[in-house]
Amino acid sequence: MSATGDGLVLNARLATFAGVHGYGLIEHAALAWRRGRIVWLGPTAQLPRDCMDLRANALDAKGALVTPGLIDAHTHLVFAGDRADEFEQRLQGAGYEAIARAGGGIMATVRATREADEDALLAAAQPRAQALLHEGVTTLEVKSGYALTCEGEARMLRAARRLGDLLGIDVRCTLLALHALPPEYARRRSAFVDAVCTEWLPRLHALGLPDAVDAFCEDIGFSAAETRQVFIAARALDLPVKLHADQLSNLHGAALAAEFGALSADHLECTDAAGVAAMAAAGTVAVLLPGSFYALRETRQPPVAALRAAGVPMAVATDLNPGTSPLRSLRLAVNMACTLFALTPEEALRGVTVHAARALGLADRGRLAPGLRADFVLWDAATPAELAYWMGGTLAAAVYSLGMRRV
Ligand code: DI6
Ligand code: FE
Repeated sequence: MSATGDGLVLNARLATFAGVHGYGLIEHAALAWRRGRIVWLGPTAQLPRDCMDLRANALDAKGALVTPGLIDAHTHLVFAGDRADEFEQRLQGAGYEAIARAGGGIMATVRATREADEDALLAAAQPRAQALLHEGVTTLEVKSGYALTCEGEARMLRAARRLGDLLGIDVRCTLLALHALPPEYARRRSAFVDAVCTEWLPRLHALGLPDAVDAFCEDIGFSAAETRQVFIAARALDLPVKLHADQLSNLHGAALAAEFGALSADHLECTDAAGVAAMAAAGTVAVLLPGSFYALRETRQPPVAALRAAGVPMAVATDLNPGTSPLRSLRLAVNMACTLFALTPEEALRGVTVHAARALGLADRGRLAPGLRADFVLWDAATPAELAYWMGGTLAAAVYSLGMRRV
């Protein structure tokens, strides 16, 4: 494997995720890439002449499973501090919403994050991203929303971008300014939303920092009308939108996201039939987040059967955040999506590959095919279902991003 991102893997069991169903398995397969892009894949015996030069340094997978690099399409992994104290409070019966209304919750992390400079944020986030990388994640999304000043949100997004460079993976950045109302805007909600829409968003966009815009559309977050306002501002800048929709309350967030052609609507525990239908019509991906469902001991299920019946693509992500989902394992999220939400292993694995790519608006990854990024993982596992089945432990034997070995 050269430092230029050229290489060849032989004798792999490739799960390509080509096609709309199944794993797209190819047995005894070879995968060739040049300058970070896949150039050929197929049965090893049919390796074309123009790939023969790569044979000298080829890696023999000895039958191991190879999948696309995993994609975590929803995280908040850049933040300072932790909220282990709230975990203890919740175990003693305090509710998440009550803690938030009393000034804890998101605001507790905002106070800690405001104290941290960019280097400190990067240092805090690095082990979290590294944990994901070590289990095969080569693309991850990171949201802002814990600084809640224009400069602070910029600092969070810059730390997220540096994280990608540091680890050699791709980090997609989402502005989540409508996450909580900062104290300096107490009783001036509309002034805050106006500032985000007319000042922060254009300024951060001019700096090239956000790839997308999100909002926390909840009774304890922002209303549908406020969310609509920030979506209109995002659309004016051609920035794609996505939404924390209907997790704790049904504010019809899924339908609102669909109306704006959102890449994804995420959570969806309280989404109704009209929301599902709107998502199906708009092609909006449902991002399921079993980590927060589990951590909050939620009992309302996202409408998986209805999403499936309507043909809404389902992604699965960690929602890695200090409050509702301190989950540093995308594979465990996959396992939980099967056990808690009744996804099949195939659905859950499509949810961290092809459907996760779509949730981020990325057509160049999430599958193995010529022309796509050479992002892939060699596993200590024989079948794809094993990736959903084992809880914890290290299964990724080697992780490649753009054709370069990162783990
Ligand atoms: N994503 C969020 O933004 C909120 N819940 C969720 O699933 C709050 C995260 C937090 O408590 O810090
Ligand atoms: Fe979230």
